[in-house]
Formats: sequence, C-alpha cells, structure tokens
Amino acid sequence: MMDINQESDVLLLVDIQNDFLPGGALAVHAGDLILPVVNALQAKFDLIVATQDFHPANHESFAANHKGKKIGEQILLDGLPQILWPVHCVNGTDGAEFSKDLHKDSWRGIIQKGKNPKLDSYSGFFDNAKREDTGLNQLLRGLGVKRVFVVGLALDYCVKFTALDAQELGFETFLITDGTKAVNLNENDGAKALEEIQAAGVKLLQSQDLNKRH
Ligand code: VGL
Ligand code: ZN
Repeated sequence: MMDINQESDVLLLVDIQNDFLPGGALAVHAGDLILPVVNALQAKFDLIVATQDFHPANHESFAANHKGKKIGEQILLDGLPQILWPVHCVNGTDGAEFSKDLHKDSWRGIIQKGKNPKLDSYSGFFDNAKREDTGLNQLLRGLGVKRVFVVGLALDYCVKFTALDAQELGFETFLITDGTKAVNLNENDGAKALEEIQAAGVKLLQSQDLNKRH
C-alpha cells in the first residue's frame, strides 16, 4: 500500500480520447477497460491533469496526407523518423474529445499536443524532437507536484514517452499498469514499453496499491 500525498501527487491522464477507444480511428483494443479504473483513481487524487492529442487535419503523421503511403509505414518528417497513423484526434471532431464516460469535473488543466503539422508529439511534455515544450512541466511545478502517476492510452506511445519525460524532468514517476493499454502495432510493443519504462527508473504499481489518506 502507498499513501497518496494530496499536495504533491498528480494523476496524469494521457490521451483518454474517443479515437483511442473502441470504435475510434486509432482504437486501442479493450482500451475502454481502463475507464472504470481511471475514474476510481480520480476519486483518490486531488491533483489531476489531462493531456489531449490534438492534430490539425493536415498533420503529417497521417498516412492520408502522404500520397501512396500506408498506415504503419515509416517516413522521415523534418528529419525525424515518423510512423504514419490513421487520421485521428483532429481538432473539432468527436474523435479528439475525451471519453464521455470519463469524469472531468476536478481536472486542474488540459495540455494539448501535436498541433504543429510537421511535428508529432507523443509525450505530454515535449514534441518528438524536443523542440517545443507543451507547458505541462510548468503546470505541474506550479501545482507543487513532486510525484507523477501516469495512466492512459496508448502504453507503447504516448504513455511511454510521457512517463519517460516525467522521470527525466525529475519527478518521481509511477505507471499504474491497470490504467493503461498498448496499441501493439507490432506484437509485444506493450511488454517492451513496460521494460523500457522500468529501465529508466519509473516504478510500476497497480491502482489497488494506492490509498487515499483521510
Ligand atoms: C498516440 C499515436 C499517435 C497516443 C497519439 O496517444 O499514444 N499514438 N498519436
Ligand atoms: Zn497523434
């Protein structure tokens, strides 16, 4: 059991949006199973912040914006390797919205990412080239956060890079394993992501291990 410190522990919700849920454009298999887990966790935390993948329709991470290219292919985008995705989380569409089953009333902030059409942003903190800062670090510092507890979608992309950056930025970082699911573009990506995350010093725990102090 671990006690939550209400003044300095944040629950960070990564990209829990319709397009990453069953029926969405880039659906994570059984992704909806995290929703009750995340809502139960939200009842335990005072500090909650969410990230939102939020692309313009001309975003160059979309295969549809490259003639002759298919989903899953890799290209170079402004010199960076880029996996091509289905059109997803386009600003102004329902796919970019948070799940209607997710409680949102107590969030302290929403950080949008992936707005630059030439630059993808898996991490909630920086784009993939670490050229631009999303403001999440500053938001968390301003709230007095010391420890970051990460949940959301997808484990092998945005959750992984968000947890790695949180740890690198000096937050003590935890991944809540029943609060995330992998998209598994390649078999075992989820398992590999867990290994990578742990190797970087992020700790894994289960939602039931967290205790709200009264
Ligand atoms: C994500 C691929 C592309 C994610 C976002 O939220 O994990 N994955 N954009
Ligand atoms: Zn995206």
